[in-house]
Amino acid sequence: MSARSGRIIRPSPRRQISRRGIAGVAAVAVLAVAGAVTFSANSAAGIPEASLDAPPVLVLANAASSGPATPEPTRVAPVSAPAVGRTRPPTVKMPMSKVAPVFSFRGFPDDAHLRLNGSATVADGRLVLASGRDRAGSAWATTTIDPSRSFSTGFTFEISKISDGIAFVVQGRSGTARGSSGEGLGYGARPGTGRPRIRPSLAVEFDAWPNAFDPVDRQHVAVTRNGDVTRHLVWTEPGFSLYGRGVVNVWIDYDARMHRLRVYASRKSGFRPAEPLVTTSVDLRRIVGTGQTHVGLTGGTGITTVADPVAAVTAWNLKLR
Ligand SMILES: [Ca+2]
Repeated sequence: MSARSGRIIRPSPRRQISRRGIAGVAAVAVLAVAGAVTFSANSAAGIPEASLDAPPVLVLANAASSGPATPEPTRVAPVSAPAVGRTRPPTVKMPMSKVAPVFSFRGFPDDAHLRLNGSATVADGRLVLASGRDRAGSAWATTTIDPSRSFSTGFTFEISKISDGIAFVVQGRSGTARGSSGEGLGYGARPGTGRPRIRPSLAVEFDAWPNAFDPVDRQHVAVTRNGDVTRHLVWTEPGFSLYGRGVVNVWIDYDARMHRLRVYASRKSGFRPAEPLVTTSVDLRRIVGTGQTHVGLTGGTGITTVADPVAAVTAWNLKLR
């Protein structure tokens, strides 16, 4: 959201009441995929459990590690999603498999294995992407991935009060890449900020604040490319609020062979919907190139606020297929 842009879509009477005097928090979860890299287990186990078409599998890692990346475990075991924050995360039982994980954060005791930019920080076991007025942050895993590989990622996020949104981003730019606050959602560009959008990139945005350029005057989940928050490759309404008390559970699957991206989301702990919210055809290599590909999350807050919204991620994992 941005009063500066002068393009705010007026919400319905109900939304006007809920938004009045409230800051916009743009939380963008961005997954950046760059470079052909063999993943090693990094941090801890995350939530929701990443899963592709095959049953989800996760290699346990040292969640509390503050040192260098731990060696990749040789054991693949069923994992119960950990409790993070106030909301109990979903529990997923997994069969034995040889699928290798890339990383898994069971909460965020510190910033190990992360590259934080802008307002991004870790606090109270959470990865806070943006907190307060007019902020933008990005967090990239220190482990990059190969965009020619299929992957699955899962994470939980929470946006305390109405705001712009959150995004999951895969980008081939750098570990310091960051977009604008407000409608930039931490990965796109907002006029007047002087901050470029992240490109090349592919983003799955969870946009809680409709702007004039957005496809609908309501909250939506969409896929965008090259940091262009005004053009949506595909979008839909989630059917639940992206902000407010409790976490949103997200699963994103990318099939490199079929060039297919699927996004699932739920407010119900441990429940992965059978049907994806959005499905689209994308070839990551054609979008981000074949170099180092970063995966991460971004978020931001708007400028019209009297309160302090917080956009945070409580757990995150990713594995290659
Ligand atoms: Ca928006």
